[in-house]
Amino acid sequence: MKDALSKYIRAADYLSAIQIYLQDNFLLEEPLTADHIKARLLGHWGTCSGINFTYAHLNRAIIEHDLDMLFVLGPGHGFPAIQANLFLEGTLSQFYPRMPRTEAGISHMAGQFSWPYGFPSHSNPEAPGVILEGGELGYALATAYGAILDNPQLIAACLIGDGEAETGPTATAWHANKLVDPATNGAVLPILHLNGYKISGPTIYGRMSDEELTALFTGYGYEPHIVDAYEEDDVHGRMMTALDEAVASIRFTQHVAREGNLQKPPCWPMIILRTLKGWHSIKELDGKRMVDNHASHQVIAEFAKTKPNHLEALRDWLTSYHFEELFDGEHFIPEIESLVPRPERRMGNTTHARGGAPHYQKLVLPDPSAYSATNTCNLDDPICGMESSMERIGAYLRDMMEQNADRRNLRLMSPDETYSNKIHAVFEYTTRSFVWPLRPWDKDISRDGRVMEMLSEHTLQGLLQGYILTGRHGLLVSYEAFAQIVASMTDQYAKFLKIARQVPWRGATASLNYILTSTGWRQEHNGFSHQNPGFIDGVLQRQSDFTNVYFPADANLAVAAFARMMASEQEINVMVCEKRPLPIWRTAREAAKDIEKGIAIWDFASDDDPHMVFASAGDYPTQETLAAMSIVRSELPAFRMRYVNISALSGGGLGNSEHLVLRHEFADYFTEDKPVRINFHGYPQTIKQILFDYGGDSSRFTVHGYEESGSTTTAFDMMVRNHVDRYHLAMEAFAIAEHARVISAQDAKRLKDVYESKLQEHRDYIIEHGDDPIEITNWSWQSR
Ligand SMILES: Cc1ncc(C[n+]2csc(CCOP(=O)(O)OP(=O)(O)O)c2C)c(N)n1
Ligand SMILES: [Mg+2]
Repeated sequence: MKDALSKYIRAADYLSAIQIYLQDNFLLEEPLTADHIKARLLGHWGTCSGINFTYAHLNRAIIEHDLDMLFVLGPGHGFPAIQANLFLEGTLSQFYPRMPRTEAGISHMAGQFSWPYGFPSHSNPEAPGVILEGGELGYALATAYGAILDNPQLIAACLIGDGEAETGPTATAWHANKLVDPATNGAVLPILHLNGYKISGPTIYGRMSDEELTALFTGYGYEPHIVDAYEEDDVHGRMMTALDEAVASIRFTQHVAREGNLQKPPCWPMIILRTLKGWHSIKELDGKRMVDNHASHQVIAEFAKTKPNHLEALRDWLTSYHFEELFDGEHFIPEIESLVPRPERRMGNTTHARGGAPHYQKLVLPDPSAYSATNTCNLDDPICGMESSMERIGAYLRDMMEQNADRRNLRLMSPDETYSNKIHAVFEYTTRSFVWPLRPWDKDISRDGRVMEMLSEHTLQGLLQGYILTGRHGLLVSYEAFAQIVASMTDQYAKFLKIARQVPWRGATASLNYILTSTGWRQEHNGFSHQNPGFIDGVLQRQSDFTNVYFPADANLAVAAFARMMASEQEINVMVCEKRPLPIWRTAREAAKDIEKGIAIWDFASDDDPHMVFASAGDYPTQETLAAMSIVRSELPAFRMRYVNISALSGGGLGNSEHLVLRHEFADYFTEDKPVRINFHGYPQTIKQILFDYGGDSSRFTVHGYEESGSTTTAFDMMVRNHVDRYHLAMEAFAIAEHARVISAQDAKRLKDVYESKLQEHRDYIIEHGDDPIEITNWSWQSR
């Protein structure tokens, strides 16, 4: 077996290396010359040998123990190794007939690696078995944990770079073990790859002693197995034992838990694998240490095309594998074949990483209209009562969880905010997951809950990505300001999704859904640090047709938007809404229609043939806009206004991505030539850049939004400071009325003075009383 492992690894190392260097003579049938070397050498060799070692050993364990295993690679720059293994196990040729397991296949794979319009240099969605690109390091461990949730038979082997392990997201993801109930979930097998180096220096973990590492990871709740290629004479024997023990330990823990006998927190195995960076390659070049040094991170012998000594070193290195002993041009030797698992067990061929059947199933969705706030109040007017969007969503989510209980395919990720964000109705059905000790007074928490709470947005996002890409559903609910912490992860995910959507063999997956609440407009008590609507910018910048941001102005719109998000596939959706009670403007039926298009003229607030258009996106901005329109109507009954509610923006424009407002439809909402005032939830620039694409005379548009003016103050003052309040908006309407000759300059000036002094009075009032006056907080719309 050890001999077979060595040979498999030799073949994988060779197939990895030639991808980086060769454009011809892939089997070294003639002596290597400069002509055979690619013009640009792009790739990362150093990590590949450790990946190949690990993959070979995992294959051995899969075959021996009949494991259902998924491989999550942290350092995605080791893609040549992934591709080499996919080739060896036959998955690549299965998905890409242009890469048969023959000389022609090898030529295609190697020649197209890091080649324009060929294969990317990093892990990517076009590669079977991949659910993480690993370009931006740090997310592998959390992703692996997400994959095994509610997959009781699955083991996710997760290879983590020692540089990667220095990242914040990896540091926190170790603790995901405390949220995973062995009775109902699968297991992650972390393999910490200590090749000792990152790009240009030693790693922290690489220089820690075995004792320090053991103490650290034991404290984290793991049982570390150290496999040390420096020390061991028999590194294969040691790795085989480590893996066998790890598998036995995982199965034992799961068995005990599944029998209902888990008495203490489970202790999961992990492997700490010390290898030599750039293992089995050029030891020294130009007087510089290569193997076992950071110098082997990227391309070694980088001047092979131009410098004879580099070419010679490369020739010696590649021939040292004696690939001709392992592959005869058509077949790999039987020892190598003996390490290829049966097709369903191959890590590249796992159905878990592919979306669609059999793992992905659409959610059963409750009827949103049953959660309509208007069901419980009985006014003729569409505006009735005050409702919290988040409480309604909590109730809807609770029932959605219950209706999908049998499938166990829906989870809520929450950074310690399920209560704070007012979705705790879910606790009427489920709990938070926690397998470490509980106290009798702990509430809404048990070993097996649908809610993953941990104060790490990074870990939660990683869990969600892993969960969704393995065919399940979920959402992350966050304070609006702190979603920024994972903005870059969202960005990376968007890149993955953009490509994955075009890969024919990748089936449907649920959308990545966020609810951002505790929004900046109502963080007047927490102050400036909590006021940041910027997360949506990155999402909208994607310029793609699969990103949506919803701004429901009331609870009915919020439930309608949420239902659409949870039903959608392969999108990124963000809903921004407040948790405090706000007026209801739309019936359930109107809400469903509004959300379908993402934009609507609200008739109850609109006049025919308007002098101007008011529009808004967001709950507080909408309330202020409608309050401003009330003021203007009471002062100037002859002035005609239209109100347009924007409930969705997408990467492609106004409205949601399915029903974008097209250029020729723009005037249906905003008229051809009338002044438009938009009151926006986020930074004004965010919506301005979308309007730009609709062309026309931009000078008639003015956008107000969050101008980065915040502090600890009152709710209304937050809006005043940023000019989205009713008084500022009303004053703008007076100026427009004057311009439209509805009122005289004198009257316009008088009205402006009245509302300027109202602003001053408000300021004096809050400084004296510490809160907004009742006429502001208790304002309600009066139907005309
Ligand atoms: C978050 C992040 N920061 C920086 C980089 C740039 N980078 C690419 S590879 C690398 C070193 C990775 O070292 P390690 O995780 O030990 O990987 P390996 O040694 O296995 O190549 C760095 C810093 C990155 N890809 N992601
Ligand atoms: Mg490293």
